[in-house]
Amino acid sequence: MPDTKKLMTLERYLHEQEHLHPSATGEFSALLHDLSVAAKLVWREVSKAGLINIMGSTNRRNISGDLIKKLDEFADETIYRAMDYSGHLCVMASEENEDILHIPEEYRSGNYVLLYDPLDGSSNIEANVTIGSIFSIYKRISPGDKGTLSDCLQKGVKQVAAGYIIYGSSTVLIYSTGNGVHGFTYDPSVGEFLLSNEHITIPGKGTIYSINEGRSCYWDDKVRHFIDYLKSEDETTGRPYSLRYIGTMVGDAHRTLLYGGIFAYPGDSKNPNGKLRLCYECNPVSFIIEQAGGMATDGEQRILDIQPASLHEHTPIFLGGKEEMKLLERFLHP
Ligand code: FDP
Repeated sequence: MPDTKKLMTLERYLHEQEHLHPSATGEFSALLHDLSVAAKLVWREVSKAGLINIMGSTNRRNISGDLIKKLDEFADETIYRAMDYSGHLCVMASEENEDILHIPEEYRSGNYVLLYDPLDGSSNIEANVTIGSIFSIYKRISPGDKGTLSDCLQKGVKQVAAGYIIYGSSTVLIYSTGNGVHGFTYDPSVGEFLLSNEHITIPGKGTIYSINEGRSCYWDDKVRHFIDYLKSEDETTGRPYSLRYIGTMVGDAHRTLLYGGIFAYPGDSKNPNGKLRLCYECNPVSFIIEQAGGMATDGEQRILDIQPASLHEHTPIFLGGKEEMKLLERFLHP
């Protein structure tokens, strides 16, 4: 008999999951399928960066002041256009746009809300380093036809699905609908995402810490002492830890998901709320990390419990396996 795991396309997996839940309407499967189509289109352009005129900047800045790259813009428009027609979404919001994105008048409005970061880590594009697209899906809370800002400003704990696509040495789609974390690797020769990791769990204890150590002059003492502890030698507790930092949040979080350890972008004296966006980066990635058995906090509270006040707000974040997160807690709250 052939190994059926090898024949498990994303489409088939979603279909089989749907059948396990008789109340499922199929709307999720449709949304995730449309996202996978967008991912293939973005992958196509990302893998040609350098060959066609898609590298470089548009000379415009997004709401956070970052220079918008041509690929950022391409990914942003591609995801919007792949998702706008289905009748399942009532509103979207993207990290590249200041305001919420309405569904075009000609299409029906639905029960779900999509938030996305079209291309995370875009400062890594020119160097051919891993980048990714991140998404969050919520159920709408507003009455009426069109979705509103309140639909987009829900706590991360309300996410009904979240995930990301990583364009790395291979292209991988990771998602969770609250029933574990599953990974699919894109096979360009057949144009399908194939199941590669079912029920991913984060190791309870790892050997890697991941943080922009170049900013250590701005850290507070508690964070500094914690990192110093991880770097100091002690065989019985498996120290020193190794440092890995890609500078693409979704790439660093993905490695942490698979290898364990801890990733952090703390607040510091220059940026008290850190750099990463609550709605577009921290919530979806924290949902995945928790679903895999890990933890994610801002140092004080669970990321998923933070009530967003605005679409583009930043939050400090620490995420990782249980052991490192408990250790962190001892340093932050002695
Ligand atoms: P980028 O600016 O390249 O888009 O949130 C954006 C982000 O990348 C994250 O993906 C990444 O983790 C972080 O910024 C890197 O910031 P530093 O350069 O300050 O480390």
